[in-house]
Formats: sequence, C-alpha cells, structure tokens
Amino acid sequence: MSNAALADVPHTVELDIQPVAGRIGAEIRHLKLSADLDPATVDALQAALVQYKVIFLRGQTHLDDQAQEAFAKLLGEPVAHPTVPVVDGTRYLMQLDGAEGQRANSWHTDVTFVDAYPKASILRSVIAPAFGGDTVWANTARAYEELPQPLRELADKLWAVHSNEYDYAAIKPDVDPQRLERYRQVFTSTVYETEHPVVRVHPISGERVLQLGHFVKRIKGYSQADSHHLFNLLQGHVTRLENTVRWRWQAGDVAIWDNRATQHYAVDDYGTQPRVVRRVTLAGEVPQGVDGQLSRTTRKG
Ligand SMILES: O=C(O)CCC(=O)C(=O)O
Ligand SMILES: [Fe+2]
Repeated sequence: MSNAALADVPHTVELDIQPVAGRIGAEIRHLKLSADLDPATVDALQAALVQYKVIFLRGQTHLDDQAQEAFAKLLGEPVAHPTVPVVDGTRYLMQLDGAEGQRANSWHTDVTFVDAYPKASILRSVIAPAFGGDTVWANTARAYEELPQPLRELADKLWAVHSNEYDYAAIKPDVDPQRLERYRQVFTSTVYETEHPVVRVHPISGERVLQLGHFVKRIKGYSQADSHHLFNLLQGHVTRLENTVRWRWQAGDVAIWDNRATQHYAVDDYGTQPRVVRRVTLAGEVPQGVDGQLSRTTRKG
C-alpha cells in the first residue's frame, strides 16, 4: 500500500484504561496530554469520557496554562466562566485557590445556571495538599437508572430553576469571611436563572441523567417545602457512595469529566494547606428533556 493509501485507513487506538471505582471513573495511563495528540487518540479519549464519565491522568507536569488550553481545544470549544475573570495571560482558564475561599465543597454540575452549560471540564492540579483536598464525582445516569419506576416517571416530568445566586452559607472554617464575601460578589455579578428538566437525555449516549446539584433553587410548580423534599429525595440517589469515585490529587494530575452526566464535590478537609486547581470548560448544548423540550434561561442581569 502506498503511504497516501495508508493515511486513509481508519485506525483505532487502545488506551491503557484502569477503572478506579465500580460505577464511575477510570485512570488513563501512559498518555501525555498535548495539542499534538493524533485524532484517533482524541476519539478514544472522548469515548472513554462518555463511558467512564470522569477520566484521570497522572503526571501531566509538562502542562502549563497555555498547553492546558491548547489540549482542551482538541476535545471541544473552550469557553470562559460567565462571571469569574480568567487567569492572567489565558483566554479561558479559571483558577480555584483554597486560600481565596474557592472551595467547591457542595455537590454540583458546573455552571448549570445557564442553559447551554459546559459539556466537559478539564481540571489540572497546580498545587496539591500533602493530605486531604480530594475531589469526588457522582454518576447522574446511574442515579436515574436505579430509581424505582414510579419515581423515574415523576422525575421525567419535573423542571428545576437553577441560579448562581444559590445558598452560599456553606461551612468554610479555614477561610477569611471577607474573602468569601468578595468571591460571592464576583460570582453573582450577573445573576442568571435557568429552567432545566430534572431529567436530561444525554446527547451522545442517549442515557437519561438527573440534572440537579447546588444551583437548584426550587422545583417548578411546588412549594418551597415540597421542593426541598423532592430535591433531597432525588439528589440523595446521585450522591450515594456506591455511585461515586474519589480522587487523591498529586500536582500535575488532570481530571476530565463529562459535565452532562456527573456532579462533583471538592472535599474541604485540608485546612490552611495551599491547594490550587485550574479549569477549562468546553461549550455544551442546550439540554433536552425526555419529551424533547429544551432548557431556557429566564433571567440574566
Ligand atoms: O477543586 C476541585 O477539585 C474542583 C472544583 C470545582 O468544582 C471545579 O473545578 O469545577
Ligand atoms: Fe465544579
């Protein structure tokens, strides 16, 4: 075969994939992330992401901010956070610094207060604490699947209002309250409200997923008290330990998650040790409920 003909032969790449937990999460070994990965490897990464929902790569210490952004472009279209300013010298990077109170210790899916929220996030550990500061992810497709049938039927019809003006009174004993307040003001500098179906159909896998997390303000059409009960009932299925994977960070680790099929929680047990992570998110599509109805942003400003 000539070289030109060889180039046309589609080839698949076998990644070295080691599941980390039973229902979500896999480590991909022996792969160096960069903007130069070949298309077959990128396809294999995308497939692993849909299958395992969060993938981990250790030892990516060669990545700096620019290389992280350049790699991210292979997986989708990077987008900056709607309210939080980017890291200096970057176009899309968001930093979470524990010392600044950026400790995401409540269950959420990223940026669900807008309609077309990110399809994926790529998070790099810049400074990891010697102990503590793990992150946990939960599988929102499995959570839906394991609901009893009548509850699935109820959830299929529910809609939730998500906002970035959510309950910030989380417990953060190791953070100066003034810093926390400053960050809250930046985070809510534009207030968004978006209505999402509680059950979303995943655009790639076709799986139904529970679409909840801490940006939910209420369930549409229910009293505050009933909203709480319904939210807690369904959210409790998302965060069951059997449904999660927990990652012990080292600096240079990268986690990539399917933001359409997961929630995550950054455990705030590292005290005053330094902890810094940097994130690129990739543009997502407007979610569709089981009846085909689309999410809609109802407030911006
Ligand atoms: O700090 C972490 O591990 C995760 C923070 C977070 O919620 C995010 O990057 O989206
Ligand atoms: Fe997050």
